[in-house]
Formats: sequence, C-alpha cells, structure tokens
Amino acid sequence: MSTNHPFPGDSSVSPSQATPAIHLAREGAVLVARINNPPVNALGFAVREGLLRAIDQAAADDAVRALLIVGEGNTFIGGADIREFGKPALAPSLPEVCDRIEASDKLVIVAIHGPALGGGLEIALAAHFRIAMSAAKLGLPEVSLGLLPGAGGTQRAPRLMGAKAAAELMLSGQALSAQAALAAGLIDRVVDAPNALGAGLAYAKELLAGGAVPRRTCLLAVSDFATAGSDLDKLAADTAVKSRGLFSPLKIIECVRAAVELPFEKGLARERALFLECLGSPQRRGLVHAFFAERAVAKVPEAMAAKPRPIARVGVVGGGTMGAGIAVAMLDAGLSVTMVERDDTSLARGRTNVEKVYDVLVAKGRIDADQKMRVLSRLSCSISYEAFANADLVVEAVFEDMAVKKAVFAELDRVCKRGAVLATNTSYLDIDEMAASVSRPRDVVGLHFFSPANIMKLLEIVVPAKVSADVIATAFELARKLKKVPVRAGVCDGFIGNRILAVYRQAADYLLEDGASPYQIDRAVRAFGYPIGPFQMSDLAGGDIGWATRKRRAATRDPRARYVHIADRLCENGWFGQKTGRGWYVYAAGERAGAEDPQVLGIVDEERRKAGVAPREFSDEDIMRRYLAAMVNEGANVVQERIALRPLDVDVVMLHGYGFPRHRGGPMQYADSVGLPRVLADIREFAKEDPLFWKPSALLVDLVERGADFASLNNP
Ligand code: 3H9
Repeated sequence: MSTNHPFPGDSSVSPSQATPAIHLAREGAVLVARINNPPVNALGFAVREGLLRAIDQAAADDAVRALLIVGEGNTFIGGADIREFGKPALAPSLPEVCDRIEASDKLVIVAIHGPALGGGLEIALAAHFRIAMSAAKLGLPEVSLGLLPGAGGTQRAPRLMGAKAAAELMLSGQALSAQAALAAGLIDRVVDAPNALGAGLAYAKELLAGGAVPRRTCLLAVSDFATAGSDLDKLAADTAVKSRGLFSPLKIIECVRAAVELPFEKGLARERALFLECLGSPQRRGLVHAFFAERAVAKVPEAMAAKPRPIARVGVVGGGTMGAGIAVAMLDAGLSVTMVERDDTSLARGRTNVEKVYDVLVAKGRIDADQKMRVLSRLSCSISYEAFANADLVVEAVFEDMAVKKAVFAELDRVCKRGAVLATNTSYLDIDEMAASVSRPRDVVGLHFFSPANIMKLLEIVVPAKVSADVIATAFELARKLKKVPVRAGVCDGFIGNRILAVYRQAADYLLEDGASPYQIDRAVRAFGYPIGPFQMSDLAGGDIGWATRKRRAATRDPRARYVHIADRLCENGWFGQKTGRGWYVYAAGERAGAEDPQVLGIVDEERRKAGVAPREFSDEDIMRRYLAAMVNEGANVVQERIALRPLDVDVVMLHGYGFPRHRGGPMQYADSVGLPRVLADIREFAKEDPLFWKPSALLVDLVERGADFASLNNP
C-alpha cells in the first residue's frame, strides 16, 4: 500500500493534535483507517470523530467498496478513553460510532493484532467481518471499572457467541485468546500473519472478490435463546453471592437478558440506561481511581531519572516462609536464584519450601514435572555467603532482629561484588541503621514483600536516606519483572502499610473494649467490602505476631496512651488463632472458618470491668466511621511526613496488601468521596473521649481549611 506521508485522505480531526488520531489512506477499493492514539489507541473524542469521518468518506467515494480498521502500536484498541469518564460527553458518542459502523453500506472489516478491549471489541462486534492475528486478545473488561459494555457490546456479543458465554465473558473481565474467540464465534478468522494491515487487506480483497455484503450483527438471533433465560437466572443467583455488593455485575446480566428478550433497539436503550447508572456510581469512581493509581505508583522521581542496574542473578538469605516465597517470585520471573541458609538442615527445609510451591502446581495440573525441573534448575542453595559473589541483588529475609540483620549485612558487604544491590525484607526495622552498618549504604534498599511473597502483588520499596537513585530504579524494574505493584515508602516503623494498620487495628481494639464484639466488628468490616475482618485476620496470621509487635513497642509506648489488654489475654492462653485451633474464634479440626467463642466474650467482659469501661452499643456504621477515620488520619500523617509520596500510594498499599475493597478506591479516595470535612468532624468528635489517639492530622486539617481534597495532591 502507499506509505506516503501525509496521506491524501488524512483525517486530522483534532486541531490541537500534532499527529492525527486516524490516518486514512486508499488501497485500491479499500479505505484503510489506521488508529494512532498512543499509548493504547483509546477511543477518545478524536478517534471517535475520525472513525465517523472514515465511514462518511467510504460512503461518499464510489471507488471505495470496503473500510478496513486497524490499530497502530501494540494495541488494537484499549477501549473507551477512561480519562474522559466523569467529564462532559463530547459527540459523537461511542454507541453512535458503533451503530454507524454496523449500518454502513460499504463492508467494514477489522483486523486485530493486539488487545481489543471494551469499546475496542465493541467496534469490532459492530463491524461486518473480523480477522485477528494469533496474538490478539479480546475482552469486555468494563466490569473491572464498575461499568458494563456500553456501546452495544451487551447486545451484540450474545448474538455472536450466545447469551450465557457472553455474560460469562463480561462478568469475568478476562480477555480471550484469538483462538478462543474464534471458537466462541466472536471473530471470523485467525491468521498467523506478521502484520494486521497486510492480513486485513488480503481478507478484505478476498471478501470483495467473493461478493460479500455487510453482515449486521444486530440482525442475528441469540443462538442459545431457548436456554438463555434459565442460564441467566443461575448466573444471576451466583453473581449476587460472588460479587458481594458490586453494582455492575448484576446490571450486565440484566443487559444480556434484554438482548435475549427485547428487539435490538430496545436492548440498546436498556444497555444505555444501565451503563449511565454504572457510570454515575461511586463504585465506578473507586475502580477507575484504582486503575490509574496502580499505574501511577511506578512513577517516582528516582525511577524516572536514573537507569536501573542489570539484574539477572539474585540471592535470598533465609529459606523460611518469606525467603522461600521471595525465591519463588524471583524464579517465576525467570531469574537465577541462590538461597543461603545458616546450616544444612535449614537449607534443606528452605529448598523444600520452594519445591512445595511447584509440587502444588504440578498436582493441580498447572505445570508438568519437566517445567518444575526446569524452573528449579535455576535455584542453587548454599550454606556459604560466598555463593553470593556474582549476585546482582540479594534480599535478606531472616529473623526480624536488628542484630541478626546487621550480621547478615556484614556478610553481604564482605562477599558481594561492587554494585550489587543489598536489600532487606524487614517489615518495620530501621533500614537507615542497617545501611549505616555497611561500607556501601548507597546500595541498601528495603524490599518489603507481603506473604505469600510469590502471590501478593504489593511490594513496598523502602528508601533509606543514603540510597542512590539507580538502586531505587533497579528496585522498581525488579518489581516490573516480578509483576508486582511497587509503592515507594520512606523509613519509619511499619513503613506505609503496617504503620497505618497498627493505628486502625488499635481503633478496633478500642471499639472492642468500649462495647462492640469482635464478631460484630468483623461483620461490619466485611459488609463494607473487606474479604475478612481484623479479628479473623489476626487468627489467620497468628495472634503471636501482633503480640510480639505490642511487646516490642511497649518500651516506647506513650504511658498516657490507652492500652487494651484483651488480645494479650488470649495470647497468654496460647490462643494464637487458626494454627492453635482457637483465637478470637474456635476452629474445628481442619476447618478454616471459625465459630464465635463465648469464652472470648467472657474475657472481653472481664477486661472491660477491669478497665472500668461501661460497654455501650455501636451500630455497624459507628464501627466503620471510627475504623476508617483512624486509617485515613494515619494515611494523611504518612503523606504529610513524605513516607508516602501521594495519597494514591497509600490507597494502592491498602488495596493490594490489606484487603481494602477495590471498588472504594482505597481509604484516601474513600475519604474524598465522603468528604474530608465529615472525616475531620468525626475525628474531632471521637477526640472528645481520647484526644491522644484521635489527634487530627495537620494535613487533613489543612486540606479541609483550604476546601481541597486528597486527590489534589495526587498530581502535584
Ligand atoms: C469502555 O470501553 C467502555 C465502553 O464499553 C463504553 C463506552 C460508552 N483509556 O496498562 P498499561 C493508559 S471502558 C485511557 O500500563 P499495558 C494507562 O493509564 C474501557 N488510558 O499498558 C497508561 O497510562 P500512563 C475498557 C488508558 O501495555 C497507558 O495507557 N478497557 C486506557 O500493560 C499504558 O497502560 C479497559 O478496561 C484507556 N482505556 O496494557 C482496558 N487503557 O502511561 C484497560 C490504558 O500515563 N487497559 N490506558 O500510565 C488495559 O487493560 C491495559 O492498559 C492494556 C495495555 C491491556 C490496554
């Protein structure tokens, strides 16, 4: 085809745009529209308008018999432009663009080479013919953003793949491979071609030669019409339980039902009405905030300014739960790993801990024995630190004790090559002190993994005062390789997450002593959207962990601070939670769900009497107001002290490490959504009882006084 620039038919649709969002060029009887809207060809205003012009141009030109739509770059189309949500809508709307594509009298063909997601797939479903390269991915992931496909996807997908399969695709939010999409009926052909343009043109020419005419999806019948009603009933019942208060999943099913029961136009109208409801929902705002926040966290000054050091061989000190989990995360990312333990027995246990992870995968059929062997061939084990001589980065995951950590760092300082990154996985110890103990403090950084380290996405990258920028850049690059969500944190006790946890956990203990039961608190927290409550969490993690932290902090605790002894009483009984068969709950052998325990309530009563507290009633709302106010207030302190760069960093930590419900966007976004004046008023109200604990954060006060919100600090 002609590659002259600019194309004679270039459609520079937005005067402000240096590069047109759609390139139009004629290739014989085919008008080719190439979408060029980096980074993901999202369907912003310029692209929508450009597509309409392409249709108009094809219609107006008698020499054009078909329009071919392709995407530039890695993505076909990443969907509607999420940044436009919540702003005034600019015509043409995406539904209108899709309708015009479908109604076109000239053939419209799409050639998909990469992700075709959301509105991107909806464009494809409205086209008359669809060809995909084998690497293409096709999905309707709107549910992950609190939405439903709003440009005809809920009406067209059921007509192509059946109502049940379409509903399942939309509810899962997952993308199908090209082959799976072909099998499902979503596309017409898959080719192993190097470029979509060539394959699309060849397909267009073949269709024209065969006399193909526009094939409109809206005219098709839903193939599983007879069984769709009962299938959707079942899906709805399932979804009501699984989606736990999420708004859009049930609306998706309603739309698909409309596709089955109503004429196409009426179905579209139903979809539009429900889409707008979703668009206006706080859940959509929370989920979109989470989407952008997860991408923003990697944008930190050091990682953007400095070049990462190369990382191929890594070392892990310690083969316990954390060390083995970290080793697995590194192996899964294709790195070579050396594990060092203090003696043969510990080393054998460490290796077994790693192997067990892969044994489970083999047992589940997720990998075969050969794959396991191949991965493990990259793991070497030693009881000598000398084995780290060639490592590019070493993470220590030994016992949380400063003297032990310093001894490890002394060994690393001795054996590691110049330029190796020396990392600690400590959850709360002072990394500046560790860095000061070695001859190369610029190479020392914190990599705070969360357990299980091979599963949990969060990685706090803790930045001590002396570390060099390229070490931070290396940590962020490592996180990218490990497919983690990295968040930059400053040094303090607990960094971002554990520091905030300590405070809202304390608020839960105060609620407990003041009259709420642990079971009511857990229920209220779950009803808010957490998977489990704080007392269940303590039972799961082991009550002894929190006990050890409380003992460690005892010496530095403000003697005026209120202290609730109830958890200590349970620990003194040896009730550490699931692993001991009882904690806040009692557990029948082998059961992970616990039952409420009257003896625990007895201990709670006794401690209330000892503390001279007259228990009072709390509604679930009262509970959550205190729980969240404590979390938000400490989050604000963490931002004020630059432990977190921005409120969104706090949000991502709480979403990915602590189970904060994603549809609420994180505690800081949630606080913005309820209004900071209300949060501050709550804190001031609670402070009347306990001014030491409920001390409003200076940042929160400042924002309220200025009429500003946390979001205003996210894009300084
Ligand atoms: C929809 O379509 C609604 C319709 O049904 C109805 C409408 C009426 N918009 O993820 P990456 C940005 S809802 C704007 O790192 P990757 C992203 O923020 C939409 N921006 O790349 C980042 O920006 P920055 C349904 C977007 O290669 C940059 O692109 N679609 C959009 O790892 C790179 O992103 C979806 O939900 C967007 N739609 O993955 C798909 N998408 O560089 C959402 C991305 O400034 N997107 N950005 O940080 C994705 O899943 C992935 O981005 C994708 C590429 C797979 C496309």
